[in-house]
Amino acid sequence: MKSAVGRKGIGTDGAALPPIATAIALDRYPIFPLAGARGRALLDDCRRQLAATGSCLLPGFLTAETVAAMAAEAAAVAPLAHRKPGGRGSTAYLSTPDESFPEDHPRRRLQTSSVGAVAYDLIPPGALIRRLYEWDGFLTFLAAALGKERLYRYADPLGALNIATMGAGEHLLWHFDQTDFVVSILLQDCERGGDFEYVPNIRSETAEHYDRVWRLLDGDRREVVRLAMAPGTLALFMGRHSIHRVTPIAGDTLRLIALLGYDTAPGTMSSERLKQARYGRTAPITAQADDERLTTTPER
Ligand SMILES: O=C(O)CCC(=O)C(=O)O
Ligand SMILES: [Fe+2]
Repeated sequence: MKSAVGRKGIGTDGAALPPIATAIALDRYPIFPLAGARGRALLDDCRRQLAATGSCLLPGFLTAETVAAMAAEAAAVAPLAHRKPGGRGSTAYLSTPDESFPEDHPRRRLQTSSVGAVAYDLIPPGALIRRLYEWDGFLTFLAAALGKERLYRYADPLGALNIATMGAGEHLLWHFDQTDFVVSILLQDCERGGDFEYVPNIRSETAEHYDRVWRLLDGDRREVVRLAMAPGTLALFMGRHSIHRVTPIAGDTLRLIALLGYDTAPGTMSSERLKQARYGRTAPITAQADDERLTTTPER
């Protein structure tokens, strides 16, 4: 049966919807058109969640049919993911150890991590997740939900939209993000593990609270909260002040999550160093290289 996802639909006000809007459970989350009492109630809920916990979860944001289609599309490109070589690891601050701090201090403590990243240019233009990312209606909703005047998609040809893929034994270190917020949609969960854990607002703009971070890295779980992410959940997460990680994955099923890059200013690009580490290259794949890729068997 041909999928109905992305076909033309009719909005609640009778107006024609852009096809990609039908990927969203609009009866539950009226993001388009984002008007009236129900739209306002949704935005209020998002902002209340963000203020209370630094995160906002909208479970069942995508229809079940969309989740299945997006997961299949993500699984198809997952073998193209790049994995940063292991090395010594990184600190929770995503920097090299600062030797001016005492031994074992969070600023010096190295942790390992392993995750594959499928860059934006490897996600086909027709893929549903890409069509959702590139839809202005979704962008407008996210800006309103986050309480921002305007949002822009990243200008980064590799980093704008990523599929992060994690298989058995892989995990993501405890870390603080270097951006104010992350927008993600889990597309496929693993069998066991792969949980998103965090400590809400463990630090602030003015206080690092190294003692609390130190205790956490020592294994004290008293402040740890688990985000209940299921496939199809839209998650907004303010990761600059809330340390977080993904616990080790177990079982044969990949954990696949879409990471959608937005900023309040236009033109955002990641550094050459970050691109090289995350994608193993700094330039997008050209049409010519694309042809070669199609005739080359990926190694993973
Ligand atoms: O995979 C996740 O759920 C979290 C990813 C994350 O924390 C990050 O990319 O900074
Ligand atoms: Fe993060």
